[in-house]
Amino acid sequence: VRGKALAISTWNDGVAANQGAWEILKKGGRALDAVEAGVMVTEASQNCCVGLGGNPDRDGIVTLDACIMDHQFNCGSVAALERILHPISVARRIMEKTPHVMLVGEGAQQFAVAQGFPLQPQKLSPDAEKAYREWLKTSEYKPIVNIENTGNQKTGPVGGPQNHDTIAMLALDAQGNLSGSCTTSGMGFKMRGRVGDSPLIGSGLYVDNEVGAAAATGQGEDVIRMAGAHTVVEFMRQGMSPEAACRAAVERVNRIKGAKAKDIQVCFIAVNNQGVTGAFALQNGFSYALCNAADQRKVVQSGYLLK
Ligand code: SD4
Repeated sequence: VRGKALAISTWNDGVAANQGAWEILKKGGRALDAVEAGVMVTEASQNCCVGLGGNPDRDGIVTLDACIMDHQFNCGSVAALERILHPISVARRIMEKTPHVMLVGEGAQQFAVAQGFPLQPQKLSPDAEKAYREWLKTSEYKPIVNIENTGNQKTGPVGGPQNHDTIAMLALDAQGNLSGSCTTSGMGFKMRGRVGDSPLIGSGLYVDNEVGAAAATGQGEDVIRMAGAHTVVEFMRQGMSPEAACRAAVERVNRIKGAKAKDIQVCFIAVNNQGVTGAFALQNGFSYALCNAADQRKVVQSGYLLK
């Protein structure tokens, strides 16, 4: 599929991330390099909710989760990582330099430092500081569905300026290879030690080069219980389009959650090995950014189940 290079990523912040990926893809570079460079843009941006600028856990500490997967089932993952600017690069280093897939917490930080990643100061961004202070007034953990695109930013997690915490990116390169990445500060004000779907291969992200790739955002617990991204890829393997596969996975979440489905948001993006992209969400308000040779800054509104 030469010439079909593309990147898609979750939410509107994906537009900027896609630019980072496109710098690599447009020169015929590898999807793996593109998905790393792309989400690094978001991790580094202090005014976004992903990375060290994101909301802390309920003890006031920012803990980061990320994973990366290439076209040959190589994968790396990091969870509950503190004080490192680019968890996605640590995940890639775990994939490339260790016999393991996943490192967590203190051990992950030790590995990162040994690999030359600088330890950043333990300090909340101004937005996160404000949101945390606000949250401390009630200290109630109650995830609220993502409604990023409805313009009602106040209803995000307890006064936070943005109400998602994750970027997931999928890319197809000019050689026809797929890769994916996912990085997050996790659900704001989570319990200390809580890990979501984003760093879990098969839940937050999955890539099978013969079929396609998928990634998730939203309520991580409900993505984990149905192995979200892997499920989407398996639906594509059965012949579904990327959008139909995302929809079928969302329908499964809805069945599992029953009446409680209305209280959560779960969203999937997918691309097949022909470069067809798609998405689907449980609730209104999800979008993904698409970048290819024809269109570099496109935002696509996702379909959703609960009308
Ligand atoms: C998590 N899935 O930690 C992530 C959160 C997320 O937009 O996607 N927020 O559960």
